[in-house]
Amino acid sequence: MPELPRLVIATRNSHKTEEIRHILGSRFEILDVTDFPNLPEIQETGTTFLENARLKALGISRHIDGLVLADDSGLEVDALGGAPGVWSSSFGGEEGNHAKNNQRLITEMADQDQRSARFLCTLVLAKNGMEIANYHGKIEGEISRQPSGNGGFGYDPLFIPTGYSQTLADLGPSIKSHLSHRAKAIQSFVLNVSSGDLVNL
Ligand code: ITT
Repeated sequence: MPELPRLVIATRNSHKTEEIRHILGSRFEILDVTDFPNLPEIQETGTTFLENARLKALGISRHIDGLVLADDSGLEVDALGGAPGVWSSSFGGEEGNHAKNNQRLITEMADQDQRSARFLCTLVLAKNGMEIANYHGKIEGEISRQPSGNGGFGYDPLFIPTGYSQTLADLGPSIKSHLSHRAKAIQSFVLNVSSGDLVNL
């Protein structure tokens, strides 16, 4: 069997890596930055998902060969003026603490009847420190009043996709990997790869 092309995900979030692996199936050998010692810590100083995805993709791609894909994503809640947005991973005051993030969201939404929200995902594909392409995906839904479910990560126990009555955490990985913001962005990447638009990858 021919060797699979290698794709390094520029993330330290193992949930993202697992979801991307699940969605891409056996098209690529998927690694992430935790498989490489001595890579720099990338500061996410951008104010948009695209800026931060670029910082991560280019910052990592300068140090390793081959294709690098960065994911910057987050939750936009209409009643909170679009927050937490690009600051989703530190909304509760501590970077990557999903329990604190969810607790703050529950508190801020306690008296809100307007509960619409969306997850957004931007992917940047890079090679040799240069951007090749970017892809976007979103999923609309609403914020539930109570957390529910054990699947997924982050705000999944509080997010009910439009057309469903359960949270993404209740719905589980096989449904999330078809519906999610990340799934849609990855599907655009796959279409782009299989259409031959990305030559000499
Ligand atoms: P890397 O920067 O290392 O990729 P990160 O988790 O810090 O990991 P982001 O800066 O893109 O990634 O922040 C994404 C945050 O948005 C994440 O920590 C969650 O709080 C939220 N989020 C993104 N996608 C999500 C999903 O599919 N389900 C639930 N929450 C999600």
